[in-house]
Amino acid sequence: MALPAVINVHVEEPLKAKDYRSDITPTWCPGCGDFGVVSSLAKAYADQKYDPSAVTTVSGIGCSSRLPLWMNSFGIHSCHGRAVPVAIGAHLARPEMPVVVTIGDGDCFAIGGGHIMHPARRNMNMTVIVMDNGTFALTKNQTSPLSRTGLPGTLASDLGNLDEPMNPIEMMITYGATYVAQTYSANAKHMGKVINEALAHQGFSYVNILSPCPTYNKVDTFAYFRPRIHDINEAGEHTDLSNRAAAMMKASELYQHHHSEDAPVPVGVYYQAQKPVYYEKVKQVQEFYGMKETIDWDNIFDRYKP
Ligand SMILES: Cc1ncc(C[n+]2csc(CCOP(=O)(O)OP(=O)(O)O)c2C)c(N)n1
Ligand code: SF4
Ligand SMILES: [Mg+2]
Repeated sequence: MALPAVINVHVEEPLKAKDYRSDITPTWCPGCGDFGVVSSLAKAYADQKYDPSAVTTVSGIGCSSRLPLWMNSFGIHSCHGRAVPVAIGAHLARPEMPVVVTIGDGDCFAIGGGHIMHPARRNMNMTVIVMDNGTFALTKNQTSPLSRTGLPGTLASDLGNLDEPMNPIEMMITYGATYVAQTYSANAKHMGKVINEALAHQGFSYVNILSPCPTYNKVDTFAYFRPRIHDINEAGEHTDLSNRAAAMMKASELYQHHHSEDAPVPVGVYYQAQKPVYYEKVKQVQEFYGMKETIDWDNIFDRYKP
């Protein structure tokens, strides 16, 4: 028994963004930043002309991780912190099918923090989109690795979060991701551009989306971001996108706004480079051992019959 061949990754006739949305009404709180993300993602799937049954949207557990339920695509709502390994499996099984991970900051960098570096360093062809609200929202506001110092949380001290936040942009560049960007969920134009670039990128792409949680995070709000959001590419501050050292320098400024109310909150593309994708190496190994592209499942099951 061979795996069925994928007939269409792309549709011949373009679909509309609404065609990539399911008929399930989102249960997010009114005003949640993630509404903007699901709209932009559906629009980007339409722009990429994905066949809804060929693109796989994988999530973990969290408010943000409900996103695949609101999409009309192949979807996997997996386990907290395990979306990335599930996506790796989906990608390696069907490398021609686009795989998009949509998860929260806690899912990606707390419990899932040991997973994200591996597809990044291998430059696996997939996109990881993190809805960064700076908190564990689904479990009612515990601080996450991306929470700012001092942020109140249900398990934080009376002085708030004691920790320094991790810098996801620096981290993803260090891990080896070949497309790394930050955007803001209330700026549909910028978010749409960045998501489209990430999906079109050959290799591992990472998009950090500042996506406020108005229910729990009363500091990183739309009102806070609106006057501070600053596009580093448009401002001409960061244009040499394949320069890794320059990207790290720029990324190091990410949290300056935590220390000064006047400092901007940067969005933009930090790093973009072309490198061989992992599956090309897998194919070389398959060719070396004379492996067939299809899997003979009956033969494999027969080998393990008692
Ligand atoms: C193995 C496991 N550990 C812990 C939990 C509890 N849990 C569910 S969601 C979550 C955090 C969600 O935070 P984040 O990923 O940032 O998503 P958000 O809800 O903020 O969108 C936690 C700790 C779980 N479901 N499974
Ligand atoms: S708790 Fe926060 S992140 Fe969760 S749905 Fe409500 S606003 Fe969105
Ligand atoms: Mg979160």
